[in-house]
Amino acid sequence: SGKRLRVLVDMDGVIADFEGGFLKKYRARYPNDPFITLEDRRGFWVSTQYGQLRSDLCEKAISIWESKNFFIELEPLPGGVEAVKEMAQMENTDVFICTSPIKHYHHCPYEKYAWVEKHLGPDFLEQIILTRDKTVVTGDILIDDKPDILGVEPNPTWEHVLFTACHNKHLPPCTSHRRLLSWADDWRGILDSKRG
Ligand code: UMP
Repeated sequence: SGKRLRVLVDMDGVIADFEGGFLKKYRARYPNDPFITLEDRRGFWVSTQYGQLRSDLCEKAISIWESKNFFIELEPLPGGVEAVKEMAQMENTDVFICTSPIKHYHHCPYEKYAWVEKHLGPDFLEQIILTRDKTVVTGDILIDDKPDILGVEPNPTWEHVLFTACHNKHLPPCTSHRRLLSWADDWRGILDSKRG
């Protein structure tokens, strides 16, 4: 029908390799401390799992993503930038990058804009939504690797499509989520399923 499709795409863990970037910089900065391989990651919060490994490692983990150049230097995840660019070129389709900045705001919000400009181009700066509460953003689909996306709106307009990441791939199949296994998976089919 005549309505446009609005797709919200998360950044960390979906188009930007937060987990890989974290582990590389954590190991470089704390070479004598234990670490968690990507294979052994469980749960969305990296800091929680590191804190369970040893209590002082929670704040050491946090120190990594609070550092200057952490977010801008994240590598794109395979196929993500290409998929988002293709999506944005589709007819009757609006794409927004919907991402939660950390509360230590000295570098992260700036670097998220810089990352989008660098990898998606300056025109894409119009498409950025920085919010700590994605439930108040309206859209048809939210592609996000966080299993539980909660906020003040109990009935968000979007369908949450769970993007597979190292921390969520072992979760039991959840009837409330469709999954996108990677950007090689059928994201075009998921978009088409939402068009009237
Ligand atoms: N983040 C933390 N702690 C963690 C893992 C991630 O603060 O243990 C941050 C990184 C991102 C934000 O800025 O949380 C997650 O944002 P979304 O992917 O939900 O948009």
